[in-house]
Amino acid sequence: KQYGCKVKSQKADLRGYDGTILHSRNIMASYKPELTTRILLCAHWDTRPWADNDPDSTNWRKPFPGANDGASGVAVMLEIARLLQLDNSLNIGVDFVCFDAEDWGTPQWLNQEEHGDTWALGAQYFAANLPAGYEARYGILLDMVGGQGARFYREGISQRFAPEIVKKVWRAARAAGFGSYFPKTDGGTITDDHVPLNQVARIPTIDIIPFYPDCEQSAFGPTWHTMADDMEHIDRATLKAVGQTVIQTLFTEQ
Ligand code: AHN
Ligand code: ZN
Repeated sequence: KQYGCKVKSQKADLRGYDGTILHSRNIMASYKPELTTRILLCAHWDTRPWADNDPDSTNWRKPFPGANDGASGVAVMLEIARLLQLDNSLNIGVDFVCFDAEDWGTPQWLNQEEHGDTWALGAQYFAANLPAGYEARYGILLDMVGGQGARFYREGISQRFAPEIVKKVWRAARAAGFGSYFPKTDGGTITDDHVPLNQVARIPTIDIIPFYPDCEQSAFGPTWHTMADDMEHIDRATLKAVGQTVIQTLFTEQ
């Protein structure tokens, strides 16, 4: 609101893997809501309540800060919103969508198969209950975009549903001088908020998500779902690489 966006919230009571009712809220902030050509930027804003990938199992049921897993994507969106208002020359609409209840997926200490599709609950709800008449040219999901040593490989669902958008964004990264963060190589195939956007809302959406091919702790990086996902492990250069790449993409449009 402070950056001149029109803000709407979408509340829903969603059912977690164990039946817990999650009082959830997706938030959509719109830059130039009057324009019909629109791009969707999104990230989850909840943080997982359990550090169930921590090397110390006594931490598994504890919450963690979520500086990267949760806050980083929102931080990049806030900064882009600030810059769009400051400049005001972009003549396409942008919707910043914050998804709730992304990270309530079945904890690792339970058998995964018994619990089905328990991630991205807020995005599932959004995709099935789009604002009336909502259309976007495409979407870009930002997930864990502030980690040290992060590299954003091409993600499998993005490649399947939105290969042209992957090309466009990876080209923009190169043009902005951040090509080294975006290798033209395939990484993982990830269950994330972009899945319902592609499959249910039919908005071609890519996921900018790190892949660490050589990391023991997790292919999402050494701090993923651990107590160490805190500000000390955030690299502002990673945030900048992603933010400038998205801005380059927006300003290259039409
Ligand atoms: C799975 O682990 C199945 N998906 C990762 C989605 C996620 C969790 N993104 C951030 N935290
Ligand atoms: Zn997570």
